[in-house]
Amino acid sequence: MGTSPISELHCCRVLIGDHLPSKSKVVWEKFSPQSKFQKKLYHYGTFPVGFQWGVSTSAYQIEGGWNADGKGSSTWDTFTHKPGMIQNNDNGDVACDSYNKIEEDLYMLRALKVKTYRFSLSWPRIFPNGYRASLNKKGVDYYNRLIDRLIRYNITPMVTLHHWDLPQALQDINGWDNITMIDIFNDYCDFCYETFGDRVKFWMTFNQPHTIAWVGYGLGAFPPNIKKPADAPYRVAHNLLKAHASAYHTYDDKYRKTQHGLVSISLNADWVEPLDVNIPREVDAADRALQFQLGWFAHPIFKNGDYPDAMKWQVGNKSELQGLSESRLPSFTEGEKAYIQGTADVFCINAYTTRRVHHVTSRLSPKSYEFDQDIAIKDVEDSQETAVKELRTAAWGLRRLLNWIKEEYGNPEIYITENGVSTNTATTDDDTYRIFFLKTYIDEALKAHNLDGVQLKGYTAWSLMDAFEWLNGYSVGFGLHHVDFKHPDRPRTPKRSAHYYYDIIRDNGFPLPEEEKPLWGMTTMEMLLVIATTKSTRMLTCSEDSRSTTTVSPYHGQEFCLTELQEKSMRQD
Ligand code: GBH
Repeated sequence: MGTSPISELHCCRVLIGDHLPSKSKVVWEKFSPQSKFQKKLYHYGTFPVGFQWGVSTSAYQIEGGWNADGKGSSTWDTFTHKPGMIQNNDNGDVACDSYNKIEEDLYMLRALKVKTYRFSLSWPRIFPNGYRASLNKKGVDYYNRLIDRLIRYNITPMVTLHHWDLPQALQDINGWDNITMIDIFNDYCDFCYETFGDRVKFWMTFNQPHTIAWVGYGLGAFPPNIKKPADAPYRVAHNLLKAHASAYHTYDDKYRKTQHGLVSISLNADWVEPLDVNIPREVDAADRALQFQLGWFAHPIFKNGDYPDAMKWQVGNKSELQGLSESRLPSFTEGEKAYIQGTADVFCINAYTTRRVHHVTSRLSPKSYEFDQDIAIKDVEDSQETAVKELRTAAWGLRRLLNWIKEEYGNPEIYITENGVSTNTATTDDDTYRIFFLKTYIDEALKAHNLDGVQLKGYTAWSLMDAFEWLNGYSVGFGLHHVDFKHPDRPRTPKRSAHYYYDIIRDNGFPLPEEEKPLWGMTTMEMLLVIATTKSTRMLTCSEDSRSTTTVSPYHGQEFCLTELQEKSMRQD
């Protein structure tokens, strides 16, 4: 194999940068050595006035009305209508029937007293074949009604322009693997700004481009179910980044001056712990994992218009070793870099889980985005299983992820646009695990804000209600409200977590209780530990549910827990 020109273009130059200590690595240095006990210290405090509490949904998952009033088919309609694709052959034909239930949805939002509602627009409901010429006025009316009602009740709409339900007609021309999609998407966004932008001031272009590129075009688990892990995800991501940037500039050029809103993109990231924080190679591996997932999109947008050095280096090198004449990771021209850099007004993050990563030297064949990373991923020990296997919970990971974003991207304003947990749909209203989840995850977000200086501006819980959960159909639910999918009216019922989230919103976090804790009923060890904590921190209790005295906790293995009785007595004081 001769010397490939890509080694110079992509690799050698960036090698130097890549091996400089990255600032964001301080996050592992600072947090990875934390003891179990430190991770579980409970922090009391509140978010600033004006903190944006909200809930989130997406069009395909809740709307139903899949072919109502002239709506076009989306790739998810096509996919779910094929037998054997989704658990129980469920589909989103009716879902929560939100297309016909604006008032019911509003009732829940008002009862929760949320400040924001994040939902997505169904592109094929507005443009049935993806293009403006196919405009469906009834689809536009639906969103106008929804937005007007939200504004009327002082709920800020946060609108995702595209949450995976691509018009099938656009998939028929190869979807995101076709560069003409950049202009087609831009025109759709332009129409949405023009039509709804007098009232919508918070836009997200895409929900989780990583999922579109990797799960859609690499793994092939989601539509369009293309399994080309070697290069399609890279090409698709390249187009998605350009499409995003283009939509951002359109807002800038035509609407920002009059509409005064902001535009961003919701990126997803799993927090990553290194195998051993004391081994630089392992910290590098953890950093690579984050760069390949979050940095793939965040680095071009929030840093320099280009992919992370670690990605350029890895994919460039592997491609060369695989005998390719150029890297499977496409490159941007200087002009494109300048066009992409800085195209988000705030940082929007969807966060669910934490994993542990260690360094491996992956095989060269088959070629894959997955093997390009030279990492192996496993569960982190200190996490809990949930109804969705790959989304184990580990609240402490959220604080670290927020800190990493702060360090890596220069302390941007951050909105958590999705965070939540699933329960089996057999669990209707008694969702103590979700209460525990909210209590601990939001507390970690609070620590990031109050103790670490992360500029967190809002928290949007996933999700307002149980909904069509993609490959899992209706077998699991992330909702604060239960939906009876067997009932033709799709009745919504608040779960206990809805009440709990209401309290958090009302209190703006977790205000310090009236007095410091009495020591009644504690063992000497527990007493010492309480004394050792600062005034504003307390031990996190074993009880998942601060209201419940009946539920057995699936949250095992703490070294230091209070019994429910102790917790109760502490509260009563
Ligand atoms: C979120 O993604 C979505 O934005 C939201 O719509 C969804 O309801 C929520 O998750 C809960 O599922 O099965 O191997 O194909 C979170 C990140 C990315 C996690 C896709 C699940 C599927 C991987 N998700 N991933 S696979």
